[in-house]
Formats: sequence, C-alpha cells, structure tokens
Amino acid sequence: MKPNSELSRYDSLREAAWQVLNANQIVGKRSTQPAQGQYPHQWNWDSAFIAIGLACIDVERAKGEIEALLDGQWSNGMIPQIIYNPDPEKDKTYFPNQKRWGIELAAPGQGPSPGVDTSGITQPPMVAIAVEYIHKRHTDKEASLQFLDRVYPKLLKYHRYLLEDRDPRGEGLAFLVHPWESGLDNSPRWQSIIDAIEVDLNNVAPYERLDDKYVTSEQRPTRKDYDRYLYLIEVYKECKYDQTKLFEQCPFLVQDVLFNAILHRANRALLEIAHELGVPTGEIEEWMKCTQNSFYNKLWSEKHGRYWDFNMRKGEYIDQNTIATFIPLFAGLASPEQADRLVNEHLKNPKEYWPGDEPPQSRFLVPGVSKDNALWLPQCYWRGPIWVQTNWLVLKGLEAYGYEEEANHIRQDTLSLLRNPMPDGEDWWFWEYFNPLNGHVCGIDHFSWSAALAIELTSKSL
Ligand code: 2M8
Repeated sequence: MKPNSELSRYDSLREAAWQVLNANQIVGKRSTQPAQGQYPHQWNWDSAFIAIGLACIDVERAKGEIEALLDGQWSNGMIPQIIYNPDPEKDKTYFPNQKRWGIELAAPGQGPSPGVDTSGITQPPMVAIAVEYIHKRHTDKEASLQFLDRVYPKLLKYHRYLLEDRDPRGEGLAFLVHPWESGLDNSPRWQSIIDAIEVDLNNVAPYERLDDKYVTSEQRPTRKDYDRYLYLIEVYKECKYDQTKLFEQCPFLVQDVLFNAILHRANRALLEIAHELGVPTGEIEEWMKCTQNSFYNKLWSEKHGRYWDFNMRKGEYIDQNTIATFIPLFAGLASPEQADRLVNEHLKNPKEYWPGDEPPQSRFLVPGVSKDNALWLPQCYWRGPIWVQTNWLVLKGLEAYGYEEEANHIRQDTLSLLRNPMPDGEDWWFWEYFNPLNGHVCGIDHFSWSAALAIELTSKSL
C-alpha cells in the first residue's frame, strides 16, 4: 500500500517525531507526557497512540509505555485517565492536580495501588488495541508472547470493569461520567448536558486554571464549562467512587459512540490476544455480541444516516453531528449500507466535512464537528478543529471498508498539516490541532500523539 520509495520521503519527519517523543519522555519513568508544560503527566489514550508510534521504531519502549499505564490500574479494574508525574513541580503547570480527586475516598479494594497518584475517571480504552499492534510489530515472538501474558489479565479486568460496573443494564455499552472520559472534552455533544448542571460555586473549592496560560482562551473550554467539570469531581467524592451510586446520581451519564466503538475494537484486540495465549474467549465474544446489537438497534439513527449518543440521565438521544459518527467504521460495527451512508451522505458532503467551495470553504480533512453544526468553531479545542488521532481512527476505518481513496486523502492532509514552517526555520512542529479552513495551527506544539502517529502513518503497513 505504501511503497518504500514513498516512505523515504518522510525521513526528516520521522526523525523530528522521534526527537519529540524522546524529549517528552517523563524523567525517571517509562511513560511519555502528551506535551511539556501543558500536559506533564501520563494520559491513558495518549499513551496508547504513543505506543502505536513507538512500536514502529522501538518496540521495547512501546511495551514500557503500556506497562507504565497499567501500573496505574485501580483494584476495581479501571485504568485512569491520568497517572500523575511524581515531580511536585508539575502541579505548577497542570490543573487539576492529584489532590483534587480525593481518590483515597474509594472503598478499600476499589481504588489505585498505594503510592500511585491518579485521577478518578477513565478515557477511551485504546490500550488493548495498542497491545495488539505492538505484538504485530514485534519480531521476537517469544518475547512478545511473554508481554501478552503479563498484560492480558489487566486488560481483561479493565474491559470487565467497563462492561459490568459501567454497564448495569448489560447493553454492551459503557456509561461515561465526565466529558473528560470521552477524550473530546468540550464536544458539542455534551454541551446541553453540561449547561443543565446546576452548580453552587460555594461547593466547588476556588481554583486557578493553568491550561489558558499555554493556549489562548478562545481555543479552550470556557470557565463555565470548567466549573462544571470540577463540580462533577465533587459528585464522585460524595459517592466515594461507587459506580452504582454514580449511575444513580451523576448528572453527566452518557453512552458515547466514540468511546464504545473503541471499546468494541479493543475487545476484538483482546480476542486476538486471547487466541495467541490459548485462553478462553467466551466472555469477550458475549460482550461483542451485545455491543454490536446496541450499535445496530440503539446508537444508529436511520433517519439521519449516522450514529448518535445517548443521554442516560434523561433517557434521550443527543442530536449532534460530529466526527464521532465515523469511529464505528474503525471498529467494524457499521454494515456496508451504513458505511455507505456515513461516507457519501456525511464525510463527502462539503456542507458537513469534505473540502469545497461552498461557505465555509474548508481545505482540510477531517473537521472534528460538522461545518453545518450551529456549535461549530474551527479553532476551538473539540469544537471543530482537525486532530491527528481522530484522523488516524477515521482513515483506518475507511481502509477497512475499502474506501482507499478517501483514506489516502485524509493521510495526505494529515501529513501536510504536520509540516508547518515556523519563523526559526524548523519544519515539523507536530501541533495539537488545526483549523480546517486554512490549516492554521492550534493548541500546543511538539505534541506526542501527533508525532507518534506521524511515524505510524509513514511506516510500512502491517
Ligand atoms: C485533553 O484533555 C485534558 C483532560 O483530560 C485537558 O485538557 O486537561 C484532551 O484533548 C484529551 O483527549 C487528551 O487525552 C488530553 C491530553 O492530551 O488533553
């Protein structure tokens, strides 16, 4: 698919990406921070994407990245969104810090291992997908099987947590209790729920945001959103991180298409790993059947020809057209007819995602939110810009369904966005996100998953 001659054009990109991943390694740890300053800790799904890129160059480091993430696993199985950097100086650059979460309130036998500082929520479960990817890239099959053997029980426990504790109705869909768990924090999908949360600010300890010290506030969530993000942490502490209580009380309770599509794809990875290890697979197959059924019968909207998320607290659908609708392709969850509608009615529609001359005239793929969405903002965080990791998920899904041309278009756009000439002459800056109208850079530079996935996109296909 990618001939060697084409790949060698990207030597300088790969070299620069490798330098970013080295510079972002956390001192004294096996993990990598998303970016220095703004994101100085280990993040769950960032580490999985980082490991996928690392596996193309240094499989041992990729394994270390994953094992460091799994060290943060709670006794109830949850793999946290953040594993905090032990350097106390990092509190000066990232908020909320570990203390804010009160994770010591979790019942005995539920929380994190002593001495590991984490947040109290999770993120899209990419980790088993990264493990399967590492295994495929590993040339020493014996060493790879030993790695699988070490990590498999932890991955299984994580998925069991998501599909039992987070899925009390057995729908094959995990519920989320915070926009941060979705990874697409201020997606328009969450706005009406966040707006409806009544917050008495007397119950939220005063705080100083640090994210807007690095990035202009127009590119970040609002103060009002942040008040609610922090208020939700108070709810968890009140419920002592008991998932049953959270299911009953948490004002944010959603079944997210992107998160659950990734979970389904991760179950497929787990199944492959179980086959390699020769262990029983019945439980995983059952989960997968339930998820498939729910995507088909609950999360697909025949009327819109796309997927939509479900607000469990109110028992109603969330009608927002965003990039999340394409992620079931990555998981193999869409039927060929559904895939056709997603691609031809939405992705290739210039009013929604595809570049075109009609206003707003976007030039690059794939805007994170449909351009005709009233909440679309091309430069604001998860409100519309292009992200490298969502592009990667979409293009892998398109490839799997045979949409080679569209996938290639996304690959070329992603690589050209990553090349941003800067005043001091450096070429590859690996920004966090990009304006789809003109390719202008947003967020923070030297961003780890942008660098890691640039390596993957220019590596020989598996
Ligand atoms: C962003 O989210 C964090 C909270 O998790 C933040 O803004 O403080 C998101 O883009 C998320 O998807 C990502 O994992 C994280 C670190 O890159 O940053």
